[in-house]
Amino acid sequence: MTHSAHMHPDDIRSQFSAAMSVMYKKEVPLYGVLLDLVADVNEATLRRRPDLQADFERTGELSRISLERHGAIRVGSPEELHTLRRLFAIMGMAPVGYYDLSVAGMPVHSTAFRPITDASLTHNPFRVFTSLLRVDLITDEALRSEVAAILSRRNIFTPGALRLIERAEQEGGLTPGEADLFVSEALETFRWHGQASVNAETYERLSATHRLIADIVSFRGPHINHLTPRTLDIDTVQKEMPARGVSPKDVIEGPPPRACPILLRQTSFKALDEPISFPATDGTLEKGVHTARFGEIEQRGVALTRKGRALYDRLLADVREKGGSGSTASDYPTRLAEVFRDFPDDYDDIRQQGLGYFRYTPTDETITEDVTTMPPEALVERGYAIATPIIYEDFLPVSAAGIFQSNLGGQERRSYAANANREMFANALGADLIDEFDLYDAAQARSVEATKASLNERSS
Ligand code: OOG
Ligand code: NI
Repeated sequence: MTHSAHMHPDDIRSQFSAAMSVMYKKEVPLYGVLLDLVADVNEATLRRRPDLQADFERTGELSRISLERHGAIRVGSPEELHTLRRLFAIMGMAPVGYYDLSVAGMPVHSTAFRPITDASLTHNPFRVFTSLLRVDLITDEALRSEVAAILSRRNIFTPGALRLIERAEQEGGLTPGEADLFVSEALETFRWHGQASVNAETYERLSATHRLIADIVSFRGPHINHLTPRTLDIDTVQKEMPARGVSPKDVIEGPPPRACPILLRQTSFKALDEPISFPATDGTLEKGVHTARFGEIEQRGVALTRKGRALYDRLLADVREKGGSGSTASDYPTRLAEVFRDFPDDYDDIRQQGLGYFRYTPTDETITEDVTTMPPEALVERGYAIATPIIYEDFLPVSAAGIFQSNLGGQERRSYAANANREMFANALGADLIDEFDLYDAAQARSVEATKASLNERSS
């Protein structure tokens, strides 16, 4: 079989992301309500802001806005994570970044499976925030081995999915027919199961240790727990949610509202109480309730350099220290806005101070000089190039912790000593985690090179 007979991983990802969205809309109808609201607000925002529309058209961003979403899942064992990596690879998704959630009292660590090239991100940026249970953080030894035993008995992938993963690895891809089958088999892993695989007593015990542990361990698979569309105006969506029957969490995570959005702002609606059943020893089913699945929206802004991110982290820590109790207090938005006055809110300042990443494109300006050694800032100054913000494609650990907490009922705050274990995660994955800053550095550098090449060609 020739390589061209294979479906492009970007197209398999698009198909999978669309299928996942259809499935989740059926499973959690409020997600559909949120999608409609976000589409309405995005349309109104673009009508109100022709400048934004023009920017998006120039960068190719416009076509992906309505497609854009991320999801999240939580798995229990290293083997599950390992197979997930192989499954996501077929859709052109690689593990980027390491997020230690133990600092926020969650016994998990995470990565984001996502496309990494400019072209693939423009095609469809679908990403999955994927968490792995830290069995090592369960202190009760008996419970720890019970959890391991339960997890070892389940297989979260269908035989068909496993067969197609192997086929894709051997053949270097899947034909369109195989890809169709792969998408429907892969979807099964993320489907909701209303019947727990453990009995009610075990579920209660797991839940009493940590509600997240009960969610990860008690079911046949790692149900997708939310899908998140991207909005161009998160404050408006947050305000309009109640009118559409959706009740949002109290505050928006991330930076305050700004003229020049940075990184990522997120908010969610609370997890639903969903009826489930437990197998009883006499073969009957016992009724129960599980809260895990929710909806989330996000607004994305410019990706920050290491220097910009250090400033962001310092300011956020200041806000949280001043208020004592994180992002739930009612004066939080005011404090946040005040402290973030120290973060420049102008793209030229952000760029000139090396706080953010930008993509350079050539203008039509007449040019008679060689620009090979010219710094990018000089290209902009002389009108040879325009710099457009590179959008942040990743996640924020403090925001993620806020989303986790809000959806575990708010009271789930255990304290674990901060003990990131990136190596343990990478070993389970069977691959290195890609550093997000390397990706943004490379994207920016590539755009500078391409701009210079095109300018030099015109000047000679
Ligand atoms: C993941 C929560 C984090 C985000 O967008 O930061 C998250 C989870 O609840 O499994 O989705
Ligand atoms: Ni999320």
